[in-house]
Amino acid sequence: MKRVFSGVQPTGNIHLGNYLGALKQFVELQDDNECIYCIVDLHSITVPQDPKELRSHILDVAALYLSVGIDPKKSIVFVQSDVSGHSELSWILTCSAYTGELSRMTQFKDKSRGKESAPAGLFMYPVLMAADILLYDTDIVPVGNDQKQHIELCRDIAIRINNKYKKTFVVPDGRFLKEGARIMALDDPTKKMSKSAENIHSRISLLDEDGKIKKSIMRATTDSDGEIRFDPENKPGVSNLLTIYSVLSGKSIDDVVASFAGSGYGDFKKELVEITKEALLPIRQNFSEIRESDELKAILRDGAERAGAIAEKTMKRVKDNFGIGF
Ligand code: AQP
Repeated sequence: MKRVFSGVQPTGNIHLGNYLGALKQFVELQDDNECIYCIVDLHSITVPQDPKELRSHILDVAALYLSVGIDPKKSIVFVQSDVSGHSELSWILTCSAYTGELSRMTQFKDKSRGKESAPAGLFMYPVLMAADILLYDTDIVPVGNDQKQHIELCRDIAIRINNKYKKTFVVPDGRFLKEGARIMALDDPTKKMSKSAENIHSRISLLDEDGKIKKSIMRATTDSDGEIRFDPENKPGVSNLLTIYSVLSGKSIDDVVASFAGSGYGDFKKELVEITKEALLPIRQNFSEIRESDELKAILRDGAERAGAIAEKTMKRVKDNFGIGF
């Protein structure tokens, strides 16, 4: 069995991009692997958060994990800050990471652009992510395309440390889907769909009501050419909608394009609204019950204990190999 690790930040409600790029993989992988899924709250405080809202979002994301089909009997589900090994290992890795490589990370550049000064945590984010992964001797990391650079850095740090000290870490592989790995914003298909974008119609959150789903899709940016064709370079808006349609319906993009030959964007969008409503309804229905149940916190406590036991073993090995602690 391979060990799988991944996480989502509790920075808002999970959207279709998070779901199609990452969470769908989480669910698929849990039958044949040992999966550990984390709510990465320490990552979320790299940008300002309202403490009350953050607490609530942590439980929302946990409930959404379970609502989409992550089964706590099969997978470990827990909150990052409940296992101290993440922060501890992060410092140790920091000492083997270079400022040059960190300053090349595009996510850091994007999130700090235009600011006179950025929080050091934003700069160190990829090292904490490497610690999350390496702490569990992870083989596979299912993520969206936007995390490719961070996974590469994690691998580089692990290899560097393995070469310098005794073999300490398993070198993980990223797992990226062919379709869905990068869902674009509905209002601007040159940007990725994001939880923190100001325009709520740039994304579809998994908890959006039918009316909101319809509004966001019907006003999604397309182009003036009128033909339904998959061409991400020249027709990014339509191609993004085709990808969403394909992944949610289980049909290939070619089949979707063929079935809309001669139709206009309006008809295509109306169909996509129906497909999306159908896909999200069961998630929304599961969510209300799970979010209110006392069991949710018990699942997170149990998950933290199980994750903590694995982390403790890794930290002992790391400290031994580095010659620190007593
Ligand atoms: N647009 C996307 N398409 C496909 N996958 C995506 N992911 C994020 N956006 C897309 C994947 O979802 C997982 C969880 O992401 P995250 O919450 O840890 O952080 P993020 O990548 O920064 O996501 P957001 O939604 O853009 O959040 P904010 O706005 O808070 O920064 C990851 O596997 C990610 O690749």
